[in-house]
Amino acid sequence: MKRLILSLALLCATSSWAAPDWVRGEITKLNAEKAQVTLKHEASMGMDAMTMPYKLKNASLLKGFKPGDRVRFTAKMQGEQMLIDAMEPAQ
Ligand SMILES: [Cu+2]
Repeated sequence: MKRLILSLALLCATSSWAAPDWVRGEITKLNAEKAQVTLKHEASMGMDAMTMPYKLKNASLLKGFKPGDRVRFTAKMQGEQMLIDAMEPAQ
C-alpha cells in the first residue's frame, strides 16, 4: 500500500507542479490526527483525474471540512510526497 501511495505521488510530480496552481477536487476521506486528506481531483496540469491521499502542511487546514466537500487546493512535492499547503471551499 505504501508503495502504491508513493507511485501515485510520483505520478503527480510533474514539472508543472513547480509553480503551484489551484486544483479542484472533492474530499473522500480525512484524518486530522495524521494531517492527511484523500482527494478526488480533476485532471489538471498534465495529471489525469484521480483519487489519492495527500499530507497537509498543517492539520488545521482540515478545520470545518468533511467528506463530500468540494475544495480547491495547492500542493507541491515535499521529499517523496505531495504536500497540500492551502485548501479552501469551492463550488
Ligand atoms: Cu494526483
